[in-house]
Amino acid sequence: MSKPLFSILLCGLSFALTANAVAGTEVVSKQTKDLYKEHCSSCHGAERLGGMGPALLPENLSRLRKYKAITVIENGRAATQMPAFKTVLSKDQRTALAEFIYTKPDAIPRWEKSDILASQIINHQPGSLPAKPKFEADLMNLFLVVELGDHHVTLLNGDTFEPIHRFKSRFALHGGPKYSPDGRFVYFASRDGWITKYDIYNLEVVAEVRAGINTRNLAVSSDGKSVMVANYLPNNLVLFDAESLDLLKVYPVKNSEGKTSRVSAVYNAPPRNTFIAALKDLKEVWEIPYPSTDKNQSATERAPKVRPIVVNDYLDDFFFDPDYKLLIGASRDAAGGQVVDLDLGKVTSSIPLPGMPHLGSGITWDYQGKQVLATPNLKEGKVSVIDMSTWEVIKDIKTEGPGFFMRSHEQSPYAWVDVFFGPNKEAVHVIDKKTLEIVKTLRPAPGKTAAHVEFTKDGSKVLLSIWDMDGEVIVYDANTLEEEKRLPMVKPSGKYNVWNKTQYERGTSH
Ligand code: DHE
Repeated sequence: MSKPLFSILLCGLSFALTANAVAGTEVVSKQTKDLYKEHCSSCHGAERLGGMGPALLPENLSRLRKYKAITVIENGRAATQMPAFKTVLSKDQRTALAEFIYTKPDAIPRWEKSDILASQIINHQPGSLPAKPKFEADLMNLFLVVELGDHHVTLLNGDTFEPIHRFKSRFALHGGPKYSPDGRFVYFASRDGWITKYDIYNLEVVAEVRAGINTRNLAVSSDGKSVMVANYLPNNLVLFDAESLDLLKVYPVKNSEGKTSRVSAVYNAPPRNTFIAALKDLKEVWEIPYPSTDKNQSATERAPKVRPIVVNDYLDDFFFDPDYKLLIGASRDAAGGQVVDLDLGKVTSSIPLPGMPHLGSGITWDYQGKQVLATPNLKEGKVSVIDMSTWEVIKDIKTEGPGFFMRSHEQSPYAWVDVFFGPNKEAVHVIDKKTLEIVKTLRPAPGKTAAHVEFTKDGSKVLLSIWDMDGEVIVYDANTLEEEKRLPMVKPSGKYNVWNKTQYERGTSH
């Protein structure tokens, strides 16, 4: 049995990846390594550096007590793809695997400035490709559909719903791709750290860079000049020039005592001209202004300093009010959320939300003269609707199971929410935004997960994914809720409309 690092982690110490720690002194049996290889490596990576699942290294597990890790291996983890191994592995095997993930790896994973610089690939110099699209379509009503099943992306005409082009992506894209403000370019992040800049007009990858080993997501500034990447591994944020993905700065994420943290996610905050990141292992939010655009300055001179804001709890999941004055966030383990006033730099309210709200999927609309926030919950079958002036829950709309994604559009009377988990994963509810009642429940592909919708630019049609290798994107009339078309796709996950994303439409993810 390996020597546990549990006590070290309890003391609040963690290992920066770039520190000169001695690697892999613990002895792990061949059987345990074989078990890991057989049951865990396809998602968490052969070296535990992450893949579809997160990295499993001591520095990334500081919030997970070992006994809880054993429970996760036993029962799976809510709101993730982690399955239960209760009937597959014995108690001793589950315990041995939990011990293993808290041991230091044989070689300490590093991804430093020099690695980032060396990984950069420039296929086309800025300005070398024509500024005219190779196809005819409303450029503001295009969709990108991420097909997780075979790691491809389809560019879809949002008027005719004909595919324009299908191209290979990096392995396991996660989170929404982010468009440049004019909609010509799009930036993707893969779970294993690759950032891809794609020219939609020319249907070409123009530049790529590997920002980290295990990446969360990315944000593009409103001036289109910079890209910020949030990482789990290393514990940092990485800032790039948006043109060729030249590295501007690595921000190691640590507090004044040197404790490091993964980054839960980073978002662009348009009216503030800043990037805002929430941290997973430190009770802080970081605000970072856009970098200077003066290319005569050195990369370090161009990159601004961080404004840390102390909050009451970790923020695993969060989103913003439409003015970007408030951040509304929650920890996965807490019974409620917190509201952070970004101008005042402090927590000003709390929200009673015991069902593990998936605030990252939250949307807002006007209801009876006030603004409400609606969020699915990952542990309970309900959508919570919250008054954004009092932060009281106005209504819990009962659903057929915990949902993951929620969407609407300014022009639509409806909000759509899926039932991502449990026996009713084939169901999608349509909620009337005026009455807060479910008006229709669709089951377009019995037995298969139906999830994640996106509206067209004018809000007249809705696209829904059937998450299956033999999957589809289904087009509905957004008002009659009648089905209009089915497009075969390979496990389509998210769909992203250029107009809705670049205009920060209230019903769409940002
Ligand atoms: Fe996601 C978005 C975090 C699991 C599919 N997911 C996001 C974002 C975050 C996040 C922070 C916003 C990023 C952005 O758009 O900039 N996701 C997490 C988790 O912490 C969680 C629960 C565990 C994990 O494995 O990381 C998780 N997510 C999943 C999945 O298992 C899903 C269903 C399949 C997959 O791709 O791995 C999944 N997440 C998505 C999708 C989006 C997303 C499709 C974009 C939604 C959008 O409309 O913008």
